[in-house]
Amino acid sequence: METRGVDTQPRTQRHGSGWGLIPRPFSFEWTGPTTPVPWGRDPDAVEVDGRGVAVELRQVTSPEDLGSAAETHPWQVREAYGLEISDRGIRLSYVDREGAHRGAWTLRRMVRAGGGVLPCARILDRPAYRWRGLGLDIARHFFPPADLCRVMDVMEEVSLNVLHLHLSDDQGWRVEVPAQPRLVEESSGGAVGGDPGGFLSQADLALLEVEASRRGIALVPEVDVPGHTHAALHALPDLNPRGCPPPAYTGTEVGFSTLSTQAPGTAAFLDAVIDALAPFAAHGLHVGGDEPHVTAPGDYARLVGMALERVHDHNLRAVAWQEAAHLLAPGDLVQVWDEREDLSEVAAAGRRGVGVLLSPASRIYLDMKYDPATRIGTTWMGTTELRDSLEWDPRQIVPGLAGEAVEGVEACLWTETVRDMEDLTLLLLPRLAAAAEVAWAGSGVGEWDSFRSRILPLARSWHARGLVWHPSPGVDWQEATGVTHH
Ligand code: TNX
Repeated sequence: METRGVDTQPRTQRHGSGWGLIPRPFSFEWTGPTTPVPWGRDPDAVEVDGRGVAVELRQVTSPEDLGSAAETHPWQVREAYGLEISDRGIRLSYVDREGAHRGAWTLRRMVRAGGGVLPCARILDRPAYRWRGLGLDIARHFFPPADLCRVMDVMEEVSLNVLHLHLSDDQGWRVEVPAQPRLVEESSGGAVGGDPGGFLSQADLALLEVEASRRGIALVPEVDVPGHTHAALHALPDLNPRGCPPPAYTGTEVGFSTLSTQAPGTAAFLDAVIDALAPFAAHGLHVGGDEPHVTAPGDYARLVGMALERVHDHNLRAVAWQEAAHLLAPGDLVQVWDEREDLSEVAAAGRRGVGVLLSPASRIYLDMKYDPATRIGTTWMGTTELRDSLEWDPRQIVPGLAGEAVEGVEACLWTETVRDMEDLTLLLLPRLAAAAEVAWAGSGVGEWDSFRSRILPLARSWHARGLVWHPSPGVDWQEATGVTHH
C-alpha cells in the first residue's frame, strides 16, 4: 500500500532512478535524500492537481546553461529543460517555452509519484526524437473535439507532441471542405457498422489547434488518397470515371477504392481538400498513399504526385505512408507501418533526406488485440502486449537506414472496432505510455523491469480521471489504484 510522508531508502529503491517517470529522462542524478514538496502560491507555481508547487523559472540562452555538457541537437533544445530539486527549492531551467512545458510535466509526474516528497535530484532532459505522435482514425468511427481533447490530455501527460488525424476513409469523410460541401453533406453521416458519424468543421479545426498548442501538441491532418476514398467517390459523382457514385460503405474491407486519373473531378477535388487542410498543417500535411490495391502503378504515381505538388505549393511538408516512399522529396516524411514489406525504398528515401517515422504494426498499432480475449481490436499483425510495445528500437526496423534518418515514432489507433471513448482508452492505455517512452527515450529495449513500476503513478492518474485501461500482465495495477481488475 502507498505510504505517505517523508521516507527515503525504500521509495528510492522502489522508484529506481526514474522516480516513477514515464518517459524516462535523459539523465537523473541524485544529489541528496528526499525533501517535502514545496507547496506554494507564488506566480511561478506549477499547478499539480489543483495545488501549486513553488518553482523558480529560469530562462537561459544556451543548452549548456541547463546544467550539463551533454551534446544537444538544435532541434532538441526547444524541448530541453533542467530541473534541480533540493531542500532549498525547485529550479526549472529552459531555453524555449516548450522546454518549460515539458519540465513542468516532469515535475507534475514526480509530485504525483512521491506521496508528499520529492527526490533531491538534478535532471537534464531532452527528447530522443522530435516527432512523438499518435495517429488517430476518426473516419471509421468519429470522435468529436471534446473527445479529442481528452485524448490530448493523455498524450500531454507523457510528453507526446503530434496528433495525426486520419480524416477520410472508405466509410466516412470527417472534415469540412468549403469548396466541396458535398463531401460532408453526403459522406459524414455514417460510420462502420452503420454507427453514427460526424465531421470537424473549419471552426472545430481552429479550436482543436488552440487546444493542441496549449498542450504542446501539433496537429497533422491526413487526407488519404488515392485509395481509401470510397466516401469521397460516394459524395462526388465527378470523381467516378462513369459519373455514377457508388452507395455508402459501412464494412471494414480495405484496398477496394481508388481515385482515377480519368475522372473529370479528380484534380479539383485534390486541390480543394489540400487547400482546406493547409491552414492546419504547419507541421505537415499527410496525403496517405497506403494500400493502393486497385490503382495501377502509373496512376498511383500521378495521383500521389498531384497531391504532393499541391502540398509543396503551400510550402508545406508532405507526409505519406511507406507505399509512397519513392515519390517523396527531401524534407518530406515517410511513415512506416508494415515492417514485413520490402522497405528498401524507405531506406533510399532516408538517404536522400526524407525523414522516417516509425509506426511498426507489430509494436504500436494499438488496434491490435492485447491477447486473443481482448473484447475489441484486430489481429492481422498478431497480438501486442504492453511489453511488446515497449521493448523495441526504432533504429532497428528499417534495414540499411541510418539512425539519424529516424525522425520519430507514432502509435496508431485505427477505429474499425472502436465505438466510444471507453473502447478507445482500452486500446490506447497502457500501450500509449510504452510508445511515449520509446519516442522520448529513444528505445525501450531492456526497460521492462523499470517501466513496469514507473507506470504505476501514471495508472493512478488515469484511475483518478475514470479512464479505462487494459490490465496488462507484469504490472501490479492494484498497487497503483487499490482496484482489482477482472
Ligand atoms: C492498415 S495502416 C491500414 C488501415 C487499417 C489498419 C487496421 C494503414 C496505412 N492502413 O487502413 O485501418 O491497417 O489495423
